[in-house]
Amino acid sequence: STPRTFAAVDLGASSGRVMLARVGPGTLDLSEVHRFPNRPVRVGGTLHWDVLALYRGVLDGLREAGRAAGGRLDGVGVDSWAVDYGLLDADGSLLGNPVHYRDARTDGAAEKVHAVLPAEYLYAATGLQHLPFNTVLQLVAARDTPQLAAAERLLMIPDLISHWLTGVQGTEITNASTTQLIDPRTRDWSTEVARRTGIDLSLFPPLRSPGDPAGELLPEVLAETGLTGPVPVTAVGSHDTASAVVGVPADGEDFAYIATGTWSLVGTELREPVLTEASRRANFTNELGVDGTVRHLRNVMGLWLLQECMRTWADRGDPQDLGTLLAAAAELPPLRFVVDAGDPAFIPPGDMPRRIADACAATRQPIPRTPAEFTRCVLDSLALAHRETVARARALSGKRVETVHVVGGGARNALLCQLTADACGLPVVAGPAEAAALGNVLVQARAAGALSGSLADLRALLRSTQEPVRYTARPDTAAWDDAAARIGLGV
Ligand code: LFR
Repeated sequence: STPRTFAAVDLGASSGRVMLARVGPGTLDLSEVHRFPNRPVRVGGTLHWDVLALYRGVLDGLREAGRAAGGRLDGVGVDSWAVDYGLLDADGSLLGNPVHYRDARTDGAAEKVHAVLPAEYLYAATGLQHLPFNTVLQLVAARDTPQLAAAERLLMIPDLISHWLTGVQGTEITNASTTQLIDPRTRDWSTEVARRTGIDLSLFPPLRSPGDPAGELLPEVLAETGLTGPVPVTAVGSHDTASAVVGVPADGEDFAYIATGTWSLVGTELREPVLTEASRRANFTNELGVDGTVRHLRNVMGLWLLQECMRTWADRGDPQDLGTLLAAAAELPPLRFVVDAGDPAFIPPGDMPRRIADACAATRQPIPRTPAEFTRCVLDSLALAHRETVARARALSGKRVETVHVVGGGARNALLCQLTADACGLPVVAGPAEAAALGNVLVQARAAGALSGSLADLRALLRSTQEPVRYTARPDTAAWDDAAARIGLGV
């Protein structure tokens, strides 16, 4: 059969992109047709997403995709970051710009929730790690606001974009699992958590799963993009991390993954959630994956640490070039300064070099001074957190791990990949960098009948078409143990 053509919309915290793929048995070509910045806006003291600018980027990208594909597409799928949402009124109009998960409005919300639902109970019911911005906490923070009172509908970000494209509403399950309102055993709403936190579940349209139909592009969208209809839209793993895990080119089951970008999402793929007290204490999450899988993982701060340093330097009139910084960092001595890349103090936007320097001082380490030293500190710290988290993932789930797959933007960062291999003492297979977009199109293509089979079959196609880079560990266990001890980490 001739390959078919699918577009993946993949929205990340710092940029959005529309990718075009030709897919069929033995074929998987992906190219970027449009990339646009995602720049949050602070207004009235609140940090927002500029969601209409993102939607314009999506339309521009679909127009480019159509141009590259001769005006026709066999499907579209949308994924984005998790936890955030837009509210619609009774007429379907958007009530305000969605609030950014890094906004401070959730300060203190966890205490309110834990007063009615102990953390142990919440974990047993939802399996979700505590992150200060889980959707439940955002909704509790928004309680009694006129906006929430006026809302008839809540759509998670990818479901909102998909709704604007098709007129159809649904709640895709992998992303819904990050709300902290889903029971990972039943893969359905936890009515008890909703009741006790006062959240009205009828705000959410019905659940749908990756592979389910999600409508067709509306006539107005066809007119805007120059595409010829009908163009079906398919629900994919709409949480970008769920799609990225589909895009891991693993051979067999004995692997851990690190989905790197703004965050590093570090964990394993399981058949059943791990809801033990040990898993809760280690703050591991059980997010839902494609084909009935569970993503047992923990959020590590990720390249946000470096992105936010670079933004700080640029704002001070000292812009840095990433390639130059990484080359300089590679020449510096290892592990002179490390910080805990799990520390929530690094979540908000703001002066990141200051916070890193403070953390080094508080642990009686030398303080990085130059941008290259800060870069080295961030990469060593991320590798150290990757090591700790992979080790914990193995211990908590009993899963065998022989390979660590690094996918996402950080797979292009050779120093980070090598340090991760060294720290973990395991081989790292790096790439694809566009794992989320690939996972998105693979699920669409299978739903459309252009491919068939299990996740393992989809991954076999990835292995035969994408070229990963392999890194061999240069283990120096004592050096990593020592660095971990300096900041109170250790398994
Ligand atoms: C990665 C990601 C993480 C989620 C964070 C916030 O892009 O989706 O999985 O914890 O963003 O939504």
